[in-house]
Amino acid sequence: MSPSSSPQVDKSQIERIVRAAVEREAVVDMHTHLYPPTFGTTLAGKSGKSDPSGMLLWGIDELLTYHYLVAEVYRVVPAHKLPYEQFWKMSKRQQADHIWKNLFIERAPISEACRGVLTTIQKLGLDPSDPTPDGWRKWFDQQDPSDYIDRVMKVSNVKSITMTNAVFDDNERERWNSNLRVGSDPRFTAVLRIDPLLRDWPTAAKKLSSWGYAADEKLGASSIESAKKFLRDWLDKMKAVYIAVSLPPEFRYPADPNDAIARAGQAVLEQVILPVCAERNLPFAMMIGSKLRVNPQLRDGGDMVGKADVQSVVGLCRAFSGNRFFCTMLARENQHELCVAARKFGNLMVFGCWWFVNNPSLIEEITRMRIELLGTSFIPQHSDARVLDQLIYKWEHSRQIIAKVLIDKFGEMAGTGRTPSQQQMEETVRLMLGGNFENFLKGS
Ligand code: FIX
Ligand code: ZN
Repeated sequence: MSPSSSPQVDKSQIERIVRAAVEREAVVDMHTHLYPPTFGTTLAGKSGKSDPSGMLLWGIDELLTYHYLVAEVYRVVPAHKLPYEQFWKMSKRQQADHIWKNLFIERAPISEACRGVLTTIQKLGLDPSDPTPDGWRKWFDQQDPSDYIDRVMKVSNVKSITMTNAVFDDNERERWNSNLRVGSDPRFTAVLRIDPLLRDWPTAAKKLSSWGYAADEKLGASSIESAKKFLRDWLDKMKAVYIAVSLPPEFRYPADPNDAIARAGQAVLEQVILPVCAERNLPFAMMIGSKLRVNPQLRDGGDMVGKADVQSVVGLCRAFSGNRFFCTMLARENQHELCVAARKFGNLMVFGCWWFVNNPSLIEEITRMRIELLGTSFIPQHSDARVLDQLIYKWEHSRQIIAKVLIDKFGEMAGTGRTPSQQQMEETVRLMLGGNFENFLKGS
């Protein structure tokens, strides 16, 4: 029976049905920076094995030293009071204590990143009103990392975690090269992330050559073949479900003819990446608008946003109508135009409220606009979690907002005299929390 033919419900039931469906629907999180314990973990917990360059970050000290909070603490204790190099010399625990003292005790922890730590602690059954993180630390030390992943996925109701596997990152690449099974944890799926290939071809070509994929700056036919083989080999190693890139606000398609690096990037896009995606029936994800290291001393916290060019995305969707594109943009100012672009191209799937627009006021604004313009054909959120436990707060906070907007929208539908059926509302939630992502991966 099609969803619209099942019995309709009255408006008072809409809230109950939507809240229950949003709570119950397990999420497929399409973009995170999370990894299974096979990638090494900075906190041993019960496993007893910690790896200082481990890629699985979890526990209260990682939560408190999230780069969002490093940036925020430097607003209240500026660098002339605590020089950056002094902060970076501190232990993780010392950094966490500094952030706890200044953002949670001496000031009200009401920013989204601060609130997120408290929501996570609360949902784990710990007491957010504890005066220090010390009791929480003891609790985390008793957790086994792999069991804890199951626990966090259960509490956050996330059924699949999509990684970001940056093949040009030495730590990441060497872990794959030393043990191909590193990515075999069924709770995680891989994504081949290739920023340097697009953003700095000359440097990338030298690295490809050193890895046995002979390529040169001129990007002749043999270099193109090498680069395609490089992508195919890593797609196979990782069993990656899509290829991704993060691009600066200055990204343009077609590229500025006077910018050799940008022109090389365009050639890589047109002659390497998109043909390989098409032959493998894989989407290409573009995350556009991050200006890297505007304050390098904040390290990962030093990136910021810039207004990007949506017409470049339009140009790609039109020129490569056989390819599928995920796209999210970092600037609030780009959201409406990107939404309208998605109305024009079925091969464009808009996703998430990324990074600096991943805040309740903007998630609500953007989700309302997307439903009004795109109906149910978009992906409202991804977590972008860098610390495993963040799945709990990022999805708790977003579920509340997605439910609130859907209740309003289904209520407005009912106001026309055509009330949504329970199945229609539940199907919409299923599409938004994972179905649209999985369907777009398959091209269905
Ligand atoms: O490029 C990206 O994947 C960004 O999401 C990250 O670099 C960024 O640091 C982040 O985690 C934002 O939430
Ligand atoms: Zn990210």
